[in-house]
Amino acid sequence: MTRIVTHNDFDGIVSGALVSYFLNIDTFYFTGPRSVNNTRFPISSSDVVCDLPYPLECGMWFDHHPGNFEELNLRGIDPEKIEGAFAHLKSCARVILNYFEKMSDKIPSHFKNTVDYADIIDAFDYKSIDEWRKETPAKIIDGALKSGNFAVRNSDFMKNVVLSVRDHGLDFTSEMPDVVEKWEKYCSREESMMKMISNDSYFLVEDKEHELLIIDLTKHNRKPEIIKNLAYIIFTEIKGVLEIKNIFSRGVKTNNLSVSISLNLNKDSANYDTGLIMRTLNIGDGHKGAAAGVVNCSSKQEMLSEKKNVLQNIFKLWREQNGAGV
Ligand SMILES: [Mn+2]
Repeated sequence: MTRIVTHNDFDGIVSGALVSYFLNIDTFYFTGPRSVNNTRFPISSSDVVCDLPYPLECGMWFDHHPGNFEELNLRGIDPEKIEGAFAHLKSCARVILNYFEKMSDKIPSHFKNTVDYADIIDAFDYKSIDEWRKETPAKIIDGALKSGNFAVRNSDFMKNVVLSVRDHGLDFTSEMPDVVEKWEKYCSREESMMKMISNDSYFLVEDKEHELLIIDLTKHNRKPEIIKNLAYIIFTEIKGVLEIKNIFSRGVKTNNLSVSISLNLNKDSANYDTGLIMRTLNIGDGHKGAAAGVVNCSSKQEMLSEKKNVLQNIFKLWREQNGAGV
């Protein structure tokens, strides 16, 4: 195995650091799930692929996304025949650590803490909004990774971060000048995201209690990027946030819509299951606390009417989950 192909997010970075240590590889390629599915770059039997869909072929595959695992079935691939490991855990880093732990006698002491944070960040497993907002070394690195565009994401910067996480852990890595600089850039991007959230959000007329905030980004002709959970800082009383936006393909706005929902960690949301909503409407999947789906439309007109429909259908199910009936 000569190269690690890994997701360009925090879990992907930690996954890359672990594989790099255990298999002694220090060539990396960072990418997102869509470019693997679209086979935008070659992946071969000498690659270890982490936290991404299974490609046409590869040497080893590590992942934790159930959707990617189901995809194997549909493609008629026998998971038993794939080298590596799959488990439905909070992070891919956890899958990798579990796999190599069994066959390795010396594991760097900082790996445990690093993978604990990968679990929290990747599964959005915070106990409260305050805990999510806390500036931990992991959060600083995570923010730094999100600060650039995709072109920047495949750079020496990414490689330096992986190697530093591998050799020194999160505390040291979060103090690297490059990381600090990008983290600051990320913080100012968050400011503009908050503005966009305020400008582009509303409640459905039927949502009299203002439970589910709708962030509607469909008017934007350039790909809008927000972190919808920032809405909980502005609208502290809402129970959930729904983000709806057009899908962009190579920078071009399409008529297809992506919908995602999350629940407010600060509110009692035991009754709600956002993944169930997506599955019931047959548009996507997810966990109780966060889920996403896609609605494909063939024209702008269809997109606008489907948007209305899907928002109403989601809210109807949402209300039913809270026992409000029809
Ligand atoms: Mn992951």
